[in-house]
Amino acid sequence: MQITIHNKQRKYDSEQLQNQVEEALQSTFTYLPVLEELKTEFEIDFSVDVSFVSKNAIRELNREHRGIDKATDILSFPAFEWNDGRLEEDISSWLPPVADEIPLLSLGDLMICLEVVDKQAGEFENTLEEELFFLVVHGALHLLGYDHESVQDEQKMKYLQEKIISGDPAVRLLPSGYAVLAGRPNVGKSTLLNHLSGMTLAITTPKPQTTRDLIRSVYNDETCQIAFLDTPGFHTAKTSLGRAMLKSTRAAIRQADVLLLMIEATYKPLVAALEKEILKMAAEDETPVILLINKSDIVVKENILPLIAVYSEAYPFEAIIPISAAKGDGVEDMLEEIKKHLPIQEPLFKEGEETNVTERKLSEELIRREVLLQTQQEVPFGVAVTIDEFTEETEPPEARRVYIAASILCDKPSHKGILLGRKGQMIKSIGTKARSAISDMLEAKVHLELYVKVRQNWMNRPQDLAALGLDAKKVELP
Ligand SMILES: Nc1nc2c(ncn2[C@@H]2O[C@H](COP(=O)(O)OP(=O)(O)O)[C@@H](O)[C@H]2O)c(=O)[nH]1
Ligand SMILES: [Mg+2]
Repeated sequence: MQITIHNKQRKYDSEQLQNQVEEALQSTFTYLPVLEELKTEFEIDFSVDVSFVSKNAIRELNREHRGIDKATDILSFPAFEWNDGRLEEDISSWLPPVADEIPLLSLGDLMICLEVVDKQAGEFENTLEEELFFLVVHGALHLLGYDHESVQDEQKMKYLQEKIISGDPAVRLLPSGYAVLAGRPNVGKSTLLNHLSGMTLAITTPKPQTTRDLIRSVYNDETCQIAFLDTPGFHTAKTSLGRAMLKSTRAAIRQADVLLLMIEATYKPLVAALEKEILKMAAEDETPVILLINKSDIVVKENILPLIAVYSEAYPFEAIIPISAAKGDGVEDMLEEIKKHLPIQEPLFKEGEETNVTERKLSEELIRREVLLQTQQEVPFGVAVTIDEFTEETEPPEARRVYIAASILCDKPSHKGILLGRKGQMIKSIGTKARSAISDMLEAKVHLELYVKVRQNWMNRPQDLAALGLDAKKVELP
């Protein structure tokens, strides 16, 4: 960063104050990672020009550019179009076609009237240096498109100023926020979430309505933090459970920073009512939407084109990306695109907070997965699993050992018979497979005991749903 200070006044000893200006600019620009990223991407460096001007001069500038015939403390003149710390124009056209040395791009000018700054310092009981530091940070933020036109904008700017001035080096601001996966049941939302986390956080099956609540998987790299949220598929709800699932899905969609609408490459080329409904919510909230066309591995590329055509006609997507959640194709492109639309803020989650799924919860889900896979018709959808005991041998030998007792709740007495099977064959088979999956997940020796219980109509009973953590009275994002 090249900072040039022009002294055009004679009342104050400017040498002394120059360091203050430089330090304030450096603090601001190192706090916000965007300039570093642009520097690396375009192999450039930035400059800023700061002028100390007289009271008359700043009054003149203020009148000319803002229509206010009054002296003021500082004026910022950004060279580029920015919005909240995000560059809104293509700077490549400003770069020389061939460069011997690293090109220098000006971010703009700051005009400062020390006389006014000094007077204000007195009013706020600050030293001139403190007041100058504060104002330069404020002006530098203006150069990057921050403003205080709305109340929210003003709060954001204030917050940034405080952070920069307090010199808190622990937090870096990054594109960071919620990317919510929405779409019909069975399109592959959970598969994508698992791919991103590198492990099973959400169970997946070929059956719809496998996912029942909101599942978080946080993706972190040097440049961003994306909190992916898996949602229960958008469907028509017939029970209280169904309505709760829908409510949490809607809440997640409405609070998304970026919405990922997922469809399948095998769909007919038309935008159906359900996708329209999701897009309507996004449009109302002005949430950026990326269309993910999943399972691109099972269709011929040309077949996706008509789908892309009708969707791009129907909605102004930020991007349309064919992916394969199962194979990981297109996932890098998706990450890059999401990053562009996240707010620049303090990362929402710390290390160790990557997911809201506990080992206990996942054990439940792995048992339910076996029920979904091994039973037919309405049985699997009326099943819930509770873990009644989850204990670990406190002094493990070499290997970890976990004892789990769980109940499979079913909706009807006839379902209990099916779940037990002839001579208990079904429950045995579910137990064997689930135990093996839980054992892999926990990297432990697992002893699993399963019980089948009838809890008629539990899907419509508020107490039962609350006990299972599946009610949605008040939905907060995990
Ligand atoms: N061929 C293929 N199958 C996939 C892909 N993604 C998901 N699936 C399968 O689609 C089914 C539903 O996936 P799931 O993630 O449970 O869907 P969700 O209901 O949207 O969460 C599962 O059988 C997955 O294995 C993909 O990219 N390619
Ligand atoms: Mg799912």
